[in-house]
Amino acid sequence: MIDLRSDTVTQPTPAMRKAMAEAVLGDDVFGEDPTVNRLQELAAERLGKEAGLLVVSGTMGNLVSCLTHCQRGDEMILGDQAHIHLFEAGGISALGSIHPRTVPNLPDGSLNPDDVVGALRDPANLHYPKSRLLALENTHNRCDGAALPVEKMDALGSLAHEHGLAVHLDGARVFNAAVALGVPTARVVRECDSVQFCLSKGLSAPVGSVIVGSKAFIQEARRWRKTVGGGMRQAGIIAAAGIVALNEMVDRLAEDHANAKRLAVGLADSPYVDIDPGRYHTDIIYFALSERSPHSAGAFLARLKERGVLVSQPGGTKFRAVTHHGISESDIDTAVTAIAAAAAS
Ligand code: TLP
Repeated sequence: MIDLRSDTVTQPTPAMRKAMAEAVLGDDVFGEDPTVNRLQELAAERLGKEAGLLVVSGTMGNLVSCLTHCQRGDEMILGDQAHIHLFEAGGISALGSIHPRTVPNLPDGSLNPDDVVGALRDPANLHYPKSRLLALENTHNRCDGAALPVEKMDALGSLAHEHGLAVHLDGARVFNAAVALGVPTARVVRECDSVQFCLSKGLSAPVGSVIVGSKAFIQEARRWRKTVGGGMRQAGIIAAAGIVALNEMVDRLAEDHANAKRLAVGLADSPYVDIDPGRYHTDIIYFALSERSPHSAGAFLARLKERGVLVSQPGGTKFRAVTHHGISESDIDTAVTAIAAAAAS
């Protein structure tokens, strides 16, 4: 199968498996796992923050970060297409009693600064929750995998700070953003008080995300991680793969971006597929069946699977394909032919 459902399907590399087998371990709830500590320091350094914290998943990284920033009943402003809002089982409300205030995501994944200002609450008015946090997402999964440019990150970050809000970045794919923008990752997140990024997506590690922020923030986040059951013991076995991910798997993300572009350009040649290849610059593309295609979404997916290719349908009428380690240029050419054939009459 050529599995383009997500970059989460990546397998650990041989170097990761070796590092996991040989990892020196300790009890991380005591802060004594040297491999976890090394990963956390490396992550903090790469993102230009003081400290890091290994968590189980991106969902846990976002939840623990929001719990750390907000008190019960506080409000956080985020895009209406944010992964935190749409796909994290309502954790911020269910477990954090955090009130979500959505503003429309612009097509490039960013937010209109006027909408953010318009969403701020008057702190003197007791009818309102307190505006506490702005959450951004980069790259933006639902907005075509867009990499938000540094200028927009800076502008939104400083706007939030001017109004006394903290800034959290759902940076599940922040290394994809940095590679696509051609700038150091630390530069992308300069205005962010906290960032969570995933080791287990394009970076190919089997498990884990890291939260980074100030020392004080991470100390408090460590307590919230414990609260949600995320205190792990000999977690160095996971962290070992994460270290390889950060050292060996970041620069190659450019290959995934080139493959996604190749896929988008290839699909644009089919009269049965609707796609604007100019929109895609990272590892995620979206496409739809054109009016000429006689197939329902379900029939298309089944026909495509018979041809050995998997894509996802994350909601609505669009399909998503994500490139990743293990998908070659020739897999992309096979996928283009298969998608065009499955969509055709
Ligand atoms: N995204 C997954 C699915 O949940 C949709 C995917 O296949 O893209 N933030 C962003 C921007 C994400 O895309 C994801 C996962 C997460 C957070 C959550 O990460 P995990 O799956 O590790 O909890």
